[in-house]
Amino acid sequence: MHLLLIHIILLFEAVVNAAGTPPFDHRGQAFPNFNHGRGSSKRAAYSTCSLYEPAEQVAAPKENIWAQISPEDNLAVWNLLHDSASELNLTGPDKAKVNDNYVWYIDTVPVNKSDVLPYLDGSGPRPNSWARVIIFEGGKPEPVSQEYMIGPLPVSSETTIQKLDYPFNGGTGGAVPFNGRFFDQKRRDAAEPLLVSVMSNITDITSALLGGVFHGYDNPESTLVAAPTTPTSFNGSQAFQVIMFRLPGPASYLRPLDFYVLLDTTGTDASLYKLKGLVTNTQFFPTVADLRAAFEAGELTEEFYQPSDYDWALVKYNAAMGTRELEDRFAPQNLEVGGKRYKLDSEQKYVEYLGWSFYVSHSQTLGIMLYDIRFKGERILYELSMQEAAAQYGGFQPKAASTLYHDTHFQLGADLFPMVEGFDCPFGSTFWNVTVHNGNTSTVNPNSICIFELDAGFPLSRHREGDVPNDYGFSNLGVVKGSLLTLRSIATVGNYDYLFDYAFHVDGSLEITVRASGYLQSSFFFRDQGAWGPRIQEATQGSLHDHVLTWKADFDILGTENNLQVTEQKTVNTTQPWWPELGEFEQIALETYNVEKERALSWADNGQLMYAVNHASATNKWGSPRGYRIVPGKSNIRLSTLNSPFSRRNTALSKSHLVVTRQHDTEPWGNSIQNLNMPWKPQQDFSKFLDDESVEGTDLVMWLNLGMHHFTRSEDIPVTLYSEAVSSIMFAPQNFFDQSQDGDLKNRRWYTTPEAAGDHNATELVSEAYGINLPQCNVALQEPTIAPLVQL
Ligand SMILES: [Cu+2]
Repeated sequence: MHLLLIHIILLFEAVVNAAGTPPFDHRGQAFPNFNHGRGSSKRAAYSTCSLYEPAEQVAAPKENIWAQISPEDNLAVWNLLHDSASELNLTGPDKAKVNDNYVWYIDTVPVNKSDVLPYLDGSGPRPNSWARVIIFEGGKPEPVSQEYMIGPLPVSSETTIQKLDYPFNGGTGGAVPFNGRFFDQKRRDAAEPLLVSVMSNITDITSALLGGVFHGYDNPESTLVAAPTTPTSFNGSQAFQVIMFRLPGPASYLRPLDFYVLLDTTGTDASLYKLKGLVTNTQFFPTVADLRAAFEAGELTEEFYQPSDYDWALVKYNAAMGTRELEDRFAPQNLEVGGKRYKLDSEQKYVEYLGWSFYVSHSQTLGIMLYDIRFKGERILYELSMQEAAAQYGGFQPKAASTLYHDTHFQLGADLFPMVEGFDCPFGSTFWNVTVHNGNTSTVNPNSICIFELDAGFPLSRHREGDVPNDYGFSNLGVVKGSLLTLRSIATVGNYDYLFDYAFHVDGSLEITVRASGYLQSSFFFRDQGAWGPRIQEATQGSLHDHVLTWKADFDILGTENNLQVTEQKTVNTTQPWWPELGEFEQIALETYNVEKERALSWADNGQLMYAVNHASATNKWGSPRGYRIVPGKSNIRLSTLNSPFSRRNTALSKSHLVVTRQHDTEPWGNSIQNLNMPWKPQQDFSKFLDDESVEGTDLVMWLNLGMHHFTRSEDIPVTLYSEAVSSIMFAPQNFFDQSQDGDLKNRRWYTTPEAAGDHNATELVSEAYGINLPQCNVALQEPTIAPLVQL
């Protein structure tokens, strides 16, 4: 390990005895004396900042009962399932074929909220932990993929294996037909011989058109990459593959080719799989013979060719772009030079920060989940978790036209990997690991969650009172530091790097931000296909697509008796007796009501609508219901297509701006990870959550969509930029308190002029710093290190 030590002297002077310390000189010149330079002799007197010191530990009030199952439980569950006594007739994953029974997936069953609340808020028993297992049962007469729940854990004589059906409302419980199940490696292996037989017979054609050949996914003679897409069925009665070809290499997603093979892969008997057709030159050829005839007639040509190099597509310094003046200096940093201001229970994954407290959980499926979020001891949310990251593409090419992704289907939560200190997260951040189960083994992905406090980059609040004729132009001036605690993770799901931030602001507001970087899924460029995105490289079109990410926000404002209040700002015509000359005139006014029943909702044109979750009866000192407002941020959108065959009913949760439902233990998830390949007959149909139940004065859940209509651009090369590909939403107190929650913060300044202070003889400005010392220390930053994954 090599350390790059960068020493920076912090040029701030301690202001300890604030009232007597004049930051302005007696002539009233507004030059703070802490700007004076320091000689090197004084520099040696400073000690080193405590940037890397761990946060103080605190004991979580309760055990984190939302935590995922342990590696020991994972292994014990695996062994239990594979014991012949289980009668599941499982084949080991190394030997299994599509028509065998084998375990695909082990995660954790969410604990029932109805069991958790008595434990959390009283002396109820600790809820049991259960494993969630998905078994591919290809060996059954009617092959299915079936969900199971195994518990209670740890495994004992009490432990049972039961079908996990209750969270799924599609009609078949936890079962999904073989054709609609995840298209895993074994299904790919089963379909590969057909694909190879097609492609090996047209190597002369692919060489001429694409500059490469395909002899198999792992065949060293292949010079093309085959890239299947999803969904691979409509309703489970059929299965298909749409396979696009690309040039190989690290940036394959940006180097698409004009060639597609469509296969019918219905059923477990691979001998029945068929070629559906081939596409190139925007023509469809039902058979290889049709393709060959067109090729030999000279009808197939390519106007563009992918360049063979891919250096342009890597996220590294591009010397050809030159340099920028002064950019060789070290960039500004957010550093916790005063010491960490948050406390942790790293064992229980519990966080406290300036009034906030919450528990952190991680699931294989959903990534980071937060529970029991409180501010100043009062519960705001029971659960806050991302439920789905959907993406749907458009284009006049087989893959772009059909692609729908649900990233939970691809186990987004298993794709959290180490982050780079100082670049992904500030120097000195707290890093937590996540554990990912895979079969009977588990892997620790180190440093895959980071926690840090940031300078908000703006003051939380301030006011300069009075344009008065004195040396300062004010009678008093107050300003409060803006700070926030962020919990960050990055999920690299295939081509994309989603960055998830939960930010806890010191005023009691909470913000979710999601950003996207990484490679676009692009298409081959045709001059006449501008309707689906611009040309962004020699032979590459940036494919138009939507990202829609859904959050479950189970608000519990001071408990479960909540209302969703709508406040519409309307223009009304009024007459007022003191304006007789106006007659009727237009102005703004509020109309307020509570949503009565479960329903999908929209953001209003011009932002003239506010949603707030309130306690049903608790009011603040001024008589208003105590609540939190849902403040739209950047890009609160929904899926554009509402009736696409590829996202018809399996993506229902992505099709509204926001939805309110009543909380049920049987509705823990907004989507099913097995929905992706069942667009017409999903395992779970979110729209069925809306069954006319009352949401007044009851436990309600908000489902909120963030996302981006990705208007692709040449600046998506080499990768999409986090600066612009961003979406956010905020929850902010709305009459929750009697006043703003900044009065109790001492990181502020308060200045009064002598006249205002009542001292007519004094000449010095009076300043107040509330005893907050400015640190005097050297900063010694350490070059980040990337820890390897640990196989348990
Ligand atoms: Cu995108």
